[in-house]
Amino acid sequence: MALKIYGVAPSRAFRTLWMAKELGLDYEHIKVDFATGDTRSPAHLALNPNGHVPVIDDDGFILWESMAINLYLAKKYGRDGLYPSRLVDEARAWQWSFWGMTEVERPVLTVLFNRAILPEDKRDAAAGDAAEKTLGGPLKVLDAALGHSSNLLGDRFTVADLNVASILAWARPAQIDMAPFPKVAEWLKNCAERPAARAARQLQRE
Ligand SMILES: N[C@@H](CCC(=O)N[C@@H](CS)C(=O)NCC(=O)O)C(=O)O
Repeated sequence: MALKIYGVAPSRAFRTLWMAKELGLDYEHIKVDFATGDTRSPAHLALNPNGHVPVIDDDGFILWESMAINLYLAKKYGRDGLYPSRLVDEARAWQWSFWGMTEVERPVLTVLFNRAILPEDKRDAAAGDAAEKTLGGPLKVLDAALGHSSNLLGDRFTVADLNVASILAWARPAQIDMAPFPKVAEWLKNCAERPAARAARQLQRE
């Protein structure tokens, strides 16, 4: 099989598994688990010296960083407009992907850890609440953007939507209140209900 995806589904590898499902790709799933320390094994460090997942091996081409992987896969294998054809739309897909990583990921993870992941006696409710407040800034930006079109680059679902929605997939288990951001809530629901997103979530339960 030409494409290998490294990383268990309950990790950021979810983003790449969703993309692979969206593209209908045939791939080998190598379930490297961060929880067992396998991400730090010599074999995995040879693929990604950062010791993280996801990583892909696409016929010998090794790539890490979830957003870069998804942009690459969508561009290489994209169909039905998943990867934009116009340069300006491609640039906006990069914009939203970098924005998701720099503006959204840290606060949403901080809320998630302090409300759901850490053992109860290690949770800091105030830190979780403060991070939710911080997240309000980017969510307001996203809500305004989605006031102009049903998806980030227009009416069609693209890699930009998948990348940002896959980061915001943590908002639900983090119990983030989406009521002030109705456009985000609707868009996120539509993204999450896509068959490929459902199939990737199913992998998290296996
Ligand atoms: N910026 C990276 C972050 C990757 C990352 O931190 N992955 C976590 C799992 S969600 C990981 O592999 N942790 C294992 C470790 O650090 O040993 C990306 O988006 O791909």
